[in-house]
Amino acid sequence: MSHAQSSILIIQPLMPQLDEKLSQHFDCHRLYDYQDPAQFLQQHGEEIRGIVTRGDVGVETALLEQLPACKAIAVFGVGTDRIDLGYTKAQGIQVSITSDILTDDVADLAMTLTLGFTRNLVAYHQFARSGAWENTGVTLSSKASGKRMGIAGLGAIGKAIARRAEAFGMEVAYTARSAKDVPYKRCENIEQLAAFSDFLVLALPGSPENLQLVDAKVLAALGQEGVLINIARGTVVNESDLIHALQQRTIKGAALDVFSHEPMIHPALRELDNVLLTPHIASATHETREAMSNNVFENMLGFFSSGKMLTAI
Ligand code: 8YV
Repeated sequence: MSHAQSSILIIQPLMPQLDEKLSQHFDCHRLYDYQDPAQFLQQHGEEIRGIVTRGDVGVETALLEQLPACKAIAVFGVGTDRIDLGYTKAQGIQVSITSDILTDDVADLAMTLTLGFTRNLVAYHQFARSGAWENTGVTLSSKASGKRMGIAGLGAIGKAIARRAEAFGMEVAYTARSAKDVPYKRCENIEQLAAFSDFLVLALPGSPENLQLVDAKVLAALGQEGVLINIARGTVVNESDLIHALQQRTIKGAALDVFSHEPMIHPALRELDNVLLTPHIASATHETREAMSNNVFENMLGFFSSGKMLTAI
């Protein structure tokens, strides 16, 4: 089946195999390739019927306003914090996400960061690799099993993290907008959750109500022995409050996969020795990214052949 007359706009570079598959079926325009995107939009905006974007990139409403025939947005990811869903709903634009596909990977990374931080994995690796062990004894790290994990946001990802934490003998508590049918203690707000936690894991969407939810007050409640783990969005944390708490050691540390201004990481964060940093790779495994690519492609195919995206939200 060919949909060569179906114009789609790709906002940011995609995985080559996804880009190739899309090119075989659709008339693809890559916004990032145009020297003058405004001119392209003026001349061809009305032809665009679908968009492909990434969860961490989204699409600006001002751009959507220039694409009156666009009725489908396929998101490579699950985050919709950079799409105005009120606007898309009002305009009858379907939005699909790669639901459930990346849940395990993200939960795995939350545990990897937790264990990696508390067991000093990176420092030990450097120590062993450098040969320093030949001259110096090893320092001690901190135990992870049996500690308390507070999970902010108990959606699919939060629950997958909780199951893993349980397997490590951790006591789990959570916050969520509504009570869940789970055997974990529910805290009323994030400050209470932070006070409970040895590890405070952020697994909530980067929606406006969660903007800078983790601030100086929450970090003070987390306390000197507490560690912040963020696999959600950088916007959920007040980054300057976090840097201050890390510098003053009013919390023990932070393990972060997401940041306020990606791909830039605040220089102060990069200098601290009580952080473990990864470059937003929670879903970046071959297996998951391939499944995410298939999902995006199938959603576009579904839209152009039957008018329905498969995993529309
Ligand atoms: C991806 C994400 O890394 O799902 C999301 O919203 O942020 C991540 O899984 C991203 O969308 C791909 O760049």
